[in-house]
Formats: sequence, C-alpha cells, structure tokens
Amino acid sequence: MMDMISRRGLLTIGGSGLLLAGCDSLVGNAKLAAVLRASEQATQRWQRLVGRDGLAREFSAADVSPVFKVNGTHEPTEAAYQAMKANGFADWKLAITGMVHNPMQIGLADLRRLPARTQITRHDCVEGWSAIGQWTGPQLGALLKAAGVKTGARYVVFRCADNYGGEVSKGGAQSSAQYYESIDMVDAFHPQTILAHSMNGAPLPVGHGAPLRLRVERQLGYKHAKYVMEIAVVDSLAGFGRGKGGYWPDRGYEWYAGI
Ligand SMILES: Nc1nc2c(c(=O)[nH]1)N[C@H]1C(S)=C(S)[C@@H](COP(=O)(O)O)O[C@H]1N2
Ligand SMILES: [Mo]
Repeated sequence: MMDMISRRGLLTIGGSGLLLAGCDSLVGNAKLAAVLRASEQATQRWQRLVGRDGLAREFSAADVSPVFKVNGTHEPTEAAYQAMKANGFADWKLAITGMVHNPMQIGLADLRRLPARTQITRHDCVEGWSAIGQWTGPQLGALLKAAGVKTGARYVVFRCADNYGGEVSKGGAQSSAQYYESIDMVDAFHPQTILAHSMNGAPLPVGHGAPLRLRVERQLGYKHAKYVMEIAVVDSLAGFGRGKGGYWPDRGYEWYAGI
C-alpha cells in the first residue's frame, strides 16, 4: 500500500532534516504525529497575528438535525467517481499539490487514522435553508503543515470529482463545469476548517460528498466543497475555472462568503 505519500515521493517535514523515503505509511510515525500536534500551536499563533480567529458556534448532539438536505450534486455521474465508489473508495487518494515542499497522496484509510476534530455546526445555504450536523476529520491546517506550504502561497483550491450543471432555481441551466472552491490561508489554518470523512458518526454519505468534503464553518454552504480529489496550494486563482475562485463565484456569488 502506498497511502500517506506517493512511492516516488520523499517527504521532508519542516524542511529541516527529517527525511523519510519509501515509507508505506507515515500515520504511525511519531515524528509526523509531533508535527501535527505542533501545527495546532502554529495555527493558534497565526490567528493571534492575523485576527479573524473567532469560532463558529458549536452545538450539542441533541441539536443535530434529523434530516440534513443534500444540495447541489447528489451523486457525481462521472465514470471515474463511479468506479471509485464501486470499490468503497479504496482507490481514491487525496492529492496535495502546488506550492508545497512535500506533495502528497493520502488514501482514505490513512486519512481516517489521522488525529481528527469532531464538531457539530450549522450549515447555512445561500438558498435560505440551514441544518445542523456533526462532522469529523483532520484539520486542513495540520495536513498543510505536514505538506510544508511554500512562501508566497495565498490560497488553497479544492478540486472536486463532479461537473455541476446548475439548477433551474438558480436562474436557469448553468454550463456544466468542474465544481471547485478556494479559501485563503486564514481560513485554511482555522481550527474548525476540517476535511470531513464522517458525518453524524458514520462514514460520509455519497450525497454529502463521500469520501471527503471540506467544512469551512464561517462561510456559506457553497464554499464547503464535496467530493474533494485534490488540494492545490497556489498564489493565484487565475488558473482555475473562470478565475474567480469557485464554481459559484465564477457565476456571480461572493468569493468570501462569510457568515
Ligand atoms: N462538489 C460539490 N460541492 C458542493 C456542491 C456541489 O454541487 N458540488 N454544492 C454546494 C452547496 S450550494 C451546498 S449548500 C453544500 C451542500 O452540502 P450537502 O449536500 O451536504 O447539504 O455543498 C456545497 N458543495
Ligand atoms: Mo448552497
């Protein structure tokens, strides 16, 4: 199995000395665990510097909505996604690419073994509905820390498995295009920004973005990319879609959808 990193890759952590080659998995590696713990502290320091560190409200288990609407894509029809789904996502890998010192590919089993955050939050869709759900997954900031973000990086882009065709309710059929979204480094390192592999204590259902979806809790629902395949660290949004940083931002919605 080559899960945590691609076999061809070498992983240096922190760019300072630790060099791991040919490892099948780094998840059990104490040094990686230490890096992930240290990144939590780095996140806190970052927030004190830049502000915008408020937490979204968290709820209790009793508040979880009995029904959480599925919105946008309900199930990607693309053959590549269907093949991965048929295999229980055993062949799916999250790629971390772009302006990082250590590009990675991480399989689902390894992602599930990483230190995770569980949070019960309210999802607010721009269409006017809300629902409370419990989400579990590793903090994006911890993964980015392990990947080693290069100086000058400004955004994190999430490329999704689905081509979205738009909805009549949003003003007529939109041209079908790959769903994607992006956030800045402040939100990327926010403690509640996680890559959720579980919802309400069970593996993330297909409707809600299996095998992995973004939770970026202080922004509206369309920022919460489902069916995440690749995380690209970049200094410009120009190379993606129509250049506005997301499927809906490309069609007139705000890029920063703070709530
Ligand atoms: N890949 C992908 N992500 C997506 C969408 C989508 O269509 N495709 N829809 C967005 C919108 S508008 C909302 S409100 C939420 C819906 O998430 P849910 O289906 O879990 O309710 O996902 C967001 N992320
Ligand atoms: Mo939405």
